[in-house]
Amino acid sequence: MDKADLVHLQQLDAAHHLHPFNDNAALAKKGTRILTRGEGAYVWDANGNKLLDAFAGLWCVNVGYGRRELGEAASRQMTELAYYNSFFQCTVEPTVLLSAKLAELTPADLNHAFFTNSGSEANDTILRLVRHFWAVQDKPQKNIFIGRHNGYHGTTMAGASLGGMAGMHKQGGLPIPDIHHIDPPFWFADGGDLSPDEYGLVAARRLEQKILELGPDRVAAFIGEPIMGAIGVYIPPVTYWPEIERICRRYDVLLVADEVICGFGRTGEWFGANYFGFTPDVMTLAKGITSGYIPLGAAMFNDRVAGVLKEQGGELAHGCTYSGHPVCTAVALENIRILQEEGIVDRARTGIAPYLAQRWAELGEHPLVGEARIAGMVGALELVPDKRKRAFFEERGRVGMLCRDMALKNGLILRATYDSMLLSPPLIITREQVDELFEKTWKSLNETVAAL
Ligand code: PXG
Repeated sequence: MDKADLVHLQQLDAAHHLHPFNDNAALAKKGTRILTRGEGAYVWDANGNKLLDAFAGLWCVNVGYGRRELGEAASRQMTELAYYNSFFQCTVEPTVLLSAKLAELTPADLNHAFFTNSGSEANDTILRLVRHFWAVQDKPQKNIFIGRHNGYHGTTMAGASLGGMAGMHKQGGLPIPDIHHIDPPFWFADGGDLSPDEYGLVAARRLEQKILELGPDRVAAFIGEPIMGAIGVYIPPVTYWPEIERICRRYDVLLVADEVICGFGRTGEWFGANYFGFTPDVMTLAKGITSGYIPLGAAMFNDRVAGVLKEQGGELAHGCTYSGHPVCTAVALENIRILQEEGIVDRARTGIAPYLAQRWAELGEHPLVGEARIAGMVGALELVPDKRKRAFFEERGRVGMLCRDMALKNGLILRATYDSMLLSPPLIITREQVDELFEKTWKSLNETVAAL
């Protein structure tokens, strides 16, 4: 793109486009970065810079950029039948096939899919339908959802309420009623002298305390990301999820795994629940379901929940125009075909993830890095003022932002949340690209130290 076209686009953007999660006034002054092309693990911007995308867009481009088959699947479906709904006792072939495919891929008896356009809407769906599930069993008071402080479940009224981001709660009068939060499992900051495994149990038992405080007859469900992504890739100790599961079963509280980031191979397993060895009753899906090529979300329900909704729920007064949009579900099917037939998830687990973990651990040796955490294909570097202590910078976020900008200058996209540098590359990243990632990150860390 020539310079004049780029500047013109930036001016139009500043004048007419409100960006999510941005200070729009500051961005308008600076000028947006405009991306133009992607191939494999790389994207190119309008200035012609080639960037290694260590963040897979926004945790989603699992099969990598530029897969023609996905465009072809969309084009075929658009030509054949661009749209029909699932409302009037109708549906379309790819949507039926995708629901069966998801039933096969997800654990245990999660056999029933409700489709949405996004992860946020899938969580809205879950909030409504789970409350309905209890209400039709004469337990309308069993309507409280428990989430975690700093959890992320989207930006709709329900999604942002289920999430525990204080900054989001400040805008729009959230959380909505009957949503509570417990502290997240983050050993680095919160574990004190406990071993991670001891701490995992302590952190999980916060759920039990909260259920007892509210009353088990009031608590409908617990919702959590298997690994908390947006807040900074908090990977819980292995003891955490089995204990959460035990507590949910004990008090008959439904367990909702928000797999929007963890799903479709991010951890090297198909789902975070597989990675941590627990069985949710309900799952939230989005992002990797289409590798981000087209919007799609889904709420998966197990036989128990779906059975009650079907047998006792009456007409489900819920759904979007585009629930089960044929173009989106056709692309999801093709994306899953690629993941399965090319063995991308298995290859991630056995091939590239161990190498990525090794190189990530080497980055952990850098003087600026207090912890290098990783699970499969998702990780974080915690930047700290004193490598010997598990403590944050006083002014949180400045150093992370600096490091992120250094990385960009070096041709690498790394995301920063406060001073955690986040990693979530396309699953198809090669060994050579992991080496490139290592070198560019190390250089950026050095330059960050020099600039401090
Ligand atoms: N659940 C989880 C666990 C997510 O990570 C959503 C739900 C919502 O999905 P939609 O499709 O409505 O965005 C997400 C989305 C960040 C960031 O800053 C993360 C997400 C979205 C935007 C920014 O890391 N995750």
